Amino acid sequence: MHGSSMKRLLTWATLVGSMSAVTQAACPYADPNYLAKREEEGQQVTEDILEKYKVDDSNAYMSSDVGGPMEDQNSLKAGSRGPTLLEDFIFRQKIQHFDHERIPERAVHARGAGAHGTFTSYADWSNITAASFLGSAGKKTPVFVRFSTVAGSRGSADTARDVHGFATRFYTDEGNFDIVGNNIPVFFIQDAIRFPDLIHAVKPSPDKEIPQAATAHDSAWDFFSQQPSTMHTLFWAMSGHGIPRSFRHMDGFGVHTFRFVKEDGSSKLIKWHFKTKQGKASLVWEEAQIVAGKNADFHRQDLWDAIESGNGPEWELSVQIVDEDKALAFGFDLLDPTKIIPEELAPLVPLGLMKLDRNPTNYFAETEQAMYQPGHIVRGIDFTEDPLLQGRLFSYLDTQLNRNQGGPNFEQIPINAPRSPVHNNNRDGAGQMLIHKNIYPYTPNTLNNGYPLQANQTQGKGFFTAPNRIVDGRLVRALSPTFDDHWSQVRLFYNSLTTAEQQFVINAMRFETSHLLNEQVKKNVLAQLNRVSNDVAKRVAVALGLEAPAPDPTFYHDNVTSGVSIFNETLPTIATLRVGVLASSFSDKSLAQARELRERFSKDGVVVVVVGEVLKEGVDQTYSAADATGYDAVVIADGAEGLFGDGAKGSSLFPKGRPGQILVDSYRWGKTVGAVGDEAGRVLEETVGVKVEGAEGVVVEREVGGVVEGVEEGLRVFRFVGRFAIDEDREG
Ligand code: HDD
Repeated sequence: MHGSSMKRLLTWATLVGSMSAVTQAACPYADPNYLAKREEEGQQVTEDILEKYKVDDSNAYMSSDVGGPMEDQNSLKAGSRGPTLLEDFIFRQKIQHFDHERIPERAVHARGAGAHGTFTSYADWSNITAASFLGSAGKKTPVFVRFSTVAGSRGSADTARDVHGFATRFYTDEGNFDIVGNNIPVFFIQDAIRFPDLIHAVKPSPDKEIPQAATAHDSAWDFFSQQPSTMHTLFWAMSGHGIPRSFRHMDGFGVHTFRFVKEDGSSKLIKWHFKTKQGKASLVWEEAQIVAGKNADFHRQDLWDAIESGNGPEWELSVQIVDEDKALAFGFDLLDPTKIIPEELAPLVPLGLMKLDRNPTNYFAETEQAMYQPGHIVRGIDFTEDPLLQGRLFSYLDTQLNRNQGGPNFEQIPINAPRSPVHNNNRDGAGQMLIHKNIYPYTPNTLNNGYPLQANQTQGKGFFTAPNRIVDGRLVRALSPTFDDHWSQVRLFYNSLTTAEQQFVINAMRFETSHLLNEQVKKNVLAQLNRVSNDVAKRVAVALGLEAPAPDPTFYHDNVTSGVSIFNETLPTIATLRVGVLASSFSDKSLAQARELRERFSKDGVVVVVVGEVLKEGVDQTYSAADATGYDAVVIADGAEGLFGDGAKGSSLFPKGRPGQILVDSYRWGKTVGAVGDEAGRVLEETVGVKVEGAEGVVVEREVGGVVEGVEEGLRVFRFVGRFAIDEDREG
């Protein structure tokens, strides 16, 4: 269709223009190669549509919004001491634009960060789906992914304990496809009509608007305990999944069951999984809380830096596939979004690799204006009757209308616009960007030769609903009884964690429930926990000074599943992890060693941050700005011992005791700590209060090489959870 001009940058606007020209001239189906060409064209439009919209101010004069050069630093006044005049169009335009700079922040998932990348299909998957972006080995599709927390407002801290959003848009050659998922594979509720209740309970109290980005308050736990479908997601959120080390170190899930539909109309039930190639890793709670104050931008900074340094994160996109008639075969309902399909029942089938490798140019234009919808699906994929999903199909469309100030043309905003041509009879509305040439915008028409034609399953590769979806039944305002078991899978999740992770869950629940003021809410919570495990209920109750209820064993079992624990595996890569080298700016010996450490670590992509009293060549950060939260491991350089231990001299250059605190906190939070040389090793032992001999994750070596090797091994383990106290009277 675009013939020899295929190589030029195809943008959405040029595509729309050229497609219209063609469709008005001749029927595209007259060309036997139409579909093949369109596929080829889809490959081409992976080029950056956004480029056309980028504004480069270098080497330009200031101009008004309508293009006239001007100066905008002083308003127009009647006399130098006189009032500003209404006729000052320069003033009016500048201030008016400023007054309208904000659109409503997302009601949930307001805090987030996004990045561009590419999805590459491993194979031709037409044996399971007609989706074109999965249609051949090596086929590339551009993506834009936005990660987020849920409860906090746009300026809240990244490391609040929360479910994390993982929204992916595939700009496929057959239209945009969004997986609007989370880093936790289940959700709190089973019917979208309860979503406002969930969010009202979780959000800050309506009178004082406290607390920000936290569920440690009565209304959240009141709701959780009255709505037991929340238990499964709650347990995940209370584990390390609620406080990931970074967006890069978490998995993503589509949560609902969807459908794959083949060209012949046959379909299967599927669940989407994005498996992190960086490995799963989480912070510990105290650390996450401190990061929130020290660096509220911890996660967005991490994502940005990783991409800028050429270490863009990767995920393997996989699906679990289940036959249509097996929706109830596993003892739970695949339409129930509070359930996982244990990997033992349906293995993950890896479909392709997603890599994020480009940061946005403008946060607002791209990340803030990205408007995802679970309703954005493409040919070869279909919904299921999951009542949570069904409600979401309305909510996101409605929300985007609100966020775009009521204008229906938000899909035309560059970050939202598809890379494939758009032809339909939708017209007008606020912010219409297209100039439609067709003056007969209706179907059927003869005056425009019937164009745009209707595309369907057999003609024009149109979207088609899975023919096997059979829906009938009596009208009923209720959930299916097959959704009733809220506890068995919670126990499955808990059983599958390591002992230390189970302790972290207990600790998180103790933290959250200790903030509750209402005694009855606390008791209601214990009753729910007790349905999952009497041990959990007892261990939380003891902190609240309450008696745990007697065991309620209906849903107790000893089953386990894989893929849910964070700490039972080592990290597949340590590139981009950060090692703080605690040096002294006034010791040449320590700076020389820091240099050597940097060289050695950088071979494996580990980022070294050299800390000293003052900035100078070879020192990246001062002790006045440094903190254990900034590093995944720390090493004391030989020659910096004077900064630690009892004999450490105070200095007005940094808060008293800071170098030692970095070491102590790193150790307490399970990080690898190391020292080069006997003297630094002695200081480490004294400061941390641990014997190096036989201590896990404590590396003292005479040579830099040995330290690097030991610390890298520690980084792979990531956290030495043996350092955390475990309840002695726990069961099992
Ligand atoms: Fe939602 C945003 C994920 C249930 C209503 N949701 C939003 C985002 C993510 C999710 C990742 C942020 C997208 C972005 O980065 O722009 N939501 C989920 C998941 C759910 C879920 C995985 C359950 C499986 N959501 C859900 C329900 C409703 C909503 C049941 C309403 C009935 N969600 C919204 C929303 C948001 C949203 C209010 C706020 C901003 C937006 O949509 O674009 O419409």
